[in-house]
Amino acid sequence: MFKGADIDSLKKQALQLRREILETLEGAGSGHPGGSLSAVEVFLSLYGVVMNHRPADPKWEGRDRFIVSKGHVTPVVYVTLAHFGYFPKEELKTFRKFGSRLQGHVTQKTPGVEFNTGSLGHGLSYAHGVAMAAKLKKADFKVYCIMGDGEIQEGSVWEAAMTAAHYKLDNICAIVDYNKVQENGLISDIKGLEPLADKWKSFGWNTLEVDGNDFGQLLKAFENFKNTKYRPTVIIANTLKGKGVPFMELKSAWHGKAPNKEQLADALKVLY
Ligand SMILES: Cc1ncc(C[n+]2csc(CCOP(=O)(O)OP(=O)(O)O)c2C)c(N)n1
Ligand SMILES: [Mg+2]
Repeated sequence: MFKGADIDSLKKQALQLRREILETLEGAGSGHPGGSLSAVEVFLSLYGVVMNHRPADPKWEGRDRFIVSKGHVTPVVYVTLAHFGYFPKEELKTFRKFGSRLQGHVTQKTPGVEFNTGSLGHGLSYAHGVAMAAKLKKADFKVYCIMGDGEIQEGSVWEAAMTAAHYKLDNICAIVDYNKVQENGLISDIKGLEPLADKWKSFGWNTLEVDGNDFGQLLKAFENFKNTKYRPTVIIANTLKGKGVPFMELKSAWHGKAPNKEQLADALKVLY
């Protein structure tokens, strides 16, 4: 396990980030709660424990890169970056406003964001290019890339998966936020992914399955990635879309809808 990782503190921070995600969404009146709430533990594990990064120097050459391929989950991206000091928390109030650095989908205008995404299915291709560049330059930073479960229905993801394995890119770690829900319903009803682990394994990836809302399991998986040679790693993170707000959980209606003031108050009462 990562030395010094304080799980109790991470859990407290997760609760705080979930609160800030909901407040930020309410302030904007639009945005994506479901896939933001499912991914809080992944984001906190990466920025809080796993990654080498310097919030005061976001372009530091030695930083680990985190590519947010599911680029609609800006609420979790921005509250996390603000939490770690990339920009003032006050700026979260400008989310999705005209002229703000914090737009609805991630862009490099935001300090700490590596790559513009929003059109799903591109992040892994970019990420494995960065990983290959690192190998060519003999740089030892790592590349992380989070994708949605609906997103990996895109064929381009599997092209990148094939290439990363062919080039033995053991410096890339993909994370699938397997929250079971895409935009309009359940993955299993629309286009099922199972047997998902077998698919990744057959593409040559070191394939790890964890409860993606459990810090202990996530951190172990990230450690496994760091110790794996000659193969890329994928962490299939079993999560819950809308995690933490029972009335949002597993509901595609909360994929891309902000809570209003009343719903925010209700959500904060039941948040766990
Ligand atoms: C190429 C492309 N097609 C469609 C969309 C519209 N869209 C945005 S989010 C989304 C659903 C994604 O589902 P999933 O990957 O499961 O995301 P999560 O559950 O993590 O929010 C869709 C279809 C898009 N952004 N890009
Ligand atoms: Mg999903």
